[in-house]
Amino acid sequence: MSTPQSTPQGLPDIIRPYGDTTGDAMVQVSFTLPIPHDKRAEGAALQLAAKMGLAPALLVHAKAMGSDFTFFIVYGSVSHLVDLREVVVIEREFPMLSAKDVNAAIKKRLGRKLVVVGACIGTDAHTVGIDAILNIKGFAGEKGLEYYTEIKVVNCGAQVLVPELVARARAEKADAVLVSQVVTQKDAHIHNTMTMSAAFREAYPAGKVPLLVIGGPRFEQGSAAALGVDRIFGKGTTPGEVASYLVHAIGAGQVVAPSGA
Ligand code: B12
Repeated sequence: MSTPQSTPQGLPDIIRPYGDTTGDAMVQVSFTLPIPHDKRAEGAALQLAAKMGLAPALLVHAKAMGSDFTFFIVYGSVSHLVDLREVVVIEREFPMLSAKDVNAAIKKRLGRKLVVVGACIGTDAHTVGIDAILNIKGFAGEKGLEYYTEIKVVNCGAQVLVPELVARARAEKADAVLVSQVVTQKDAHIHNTMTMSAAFREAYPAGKVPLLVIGGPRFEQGSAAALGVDRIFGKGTTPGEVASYLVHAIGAGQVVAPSGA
């Protein structure tokens, strides 16, 4: 749920960044330009900083990245103000449950194990994120979904093609499909997710599509509907959050008895 925030007591409504002294509006940015490191490159970096609204701007670091690129760090003052009253926070729409409560809820509501099929799709080989959610050893002190007695986990691994994922989900009668996308070059995560969700909608009858859950560090919050998925999880997600969400989705009638279609 998105809600405009009222400023907590004791905080001002308007703030500026802090660098050396309170309210000096100093920020530090880093970027790479596709030119060799020389005086012209440093001037180009400062020109970019000025166009970004940093004035005055100091070039604090410039380093050649091979022969054709230069990496910069610029420190400067911005004129923009932050209005805390306009900050919108997307809040978790479900309560956090213990593993015991998750298992009990699945048993009561489904009367069988919840089947989860997970994969890293496309050419993406970054499996650490999806493994953190699925593998029994888990993440951040929480056990992964394999630990839950009422969840059957099928981890298909990395570089899974979408048709293979759809076939596996159908064969396993998946209730939920958990997909990871870490590489974002050329918006690969967006394209792969949309291809995946379209393939599931095509392969299953309306209303029988498994719950589609996507995760990765660089998805835009609030873009689930546009991507054709039910839920997005971002940086720092823990397995307990995902398990709690799955129970919430069952409760909301989003998990339907798989048709085997
Ligand atoms: C480890 C790593 C690798 C390892 C991956 C090993 C493996 N088995 O996973 C190796 C060395 C193979 C690798 C290769 C490459 N990598 Co790499 N890699 C990383 C690194 C350092 C860490 C990623 C990681 O493990 N994070 C830890 C996990 C726990 O975090 P996470 O993935 O965000 O997952 C959490 C959440 O996002 C969420 N989540 C993630 N998925 C899912 C799914 C679901 C369903 C849910 C609910 C939640 C969820 O939950 C997780 C736990 O909180 C990152 C840089 C970084 N510091 O992030 C670069 C990075 C991701 N790699 C990058 C690149 C470019 C590559 C290569 C293309 C490099 C190259 N030129 O060869 C190749 C690509 C290989 C391929 N085909 O995919 C770039 C991506 C840039 C971009 N914009 O896309 C990064 C950001 C580094 C960088 N700054 O340049 N990489």
